[in-house]
Amino acid sequence: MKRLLVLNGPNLNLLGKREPGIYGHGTLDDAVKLARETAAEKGIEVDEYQSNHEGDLIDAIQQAEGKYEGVIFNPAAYTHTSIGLRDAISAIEVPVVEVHISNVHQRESFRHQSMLSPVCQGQIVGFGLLGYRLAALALMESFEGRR
Ligand code: CA2
Repeated sequence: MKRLLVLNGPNLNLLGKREPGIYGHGTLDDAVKLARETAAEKGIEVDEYQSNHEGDLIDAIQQAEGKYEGVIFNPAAYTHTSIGLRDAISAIEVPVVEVHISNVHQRESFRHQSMLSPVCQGQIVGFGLLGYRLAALALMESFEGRR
């Protein structure tokens, strides 16, 4: 059975509870549900993990090797700062798709740079929670292409 991991970084546990003007009213469970329902259409299972701690996210990336066919990753604020996460993504063969709910390019300039996008398969930005569904579709299309 193929599996995907939906991995979320700091403060995303607050989705739907604070700042609805930027991130909408949907919760993190809603985001995971979108990815899970999309993957289920192809018989693929989805696990999820959220952490506010950089090292825990690095551990989750390292442990994805051999267990998951792909990772849907919203690294949140660590997107813009974390060389540790970049090195972890570089060290695994599993494709990682970077997702951002908001359009980071319309926001503060410090959000315009991603440390991670050069080592990710691709980046999906600005489509709200739909980005999690789009990332699942993108990963599944890429498995089919590899077959
Ligand atoms: O747009 C995204 O998905 C972000 O990854 C969200 C991060 C931000 O640092 C990135 O630049 C873009 C912030 C996640 C914090 O989420 C909250 C949700 C509700 C209330 C407060 C924070």
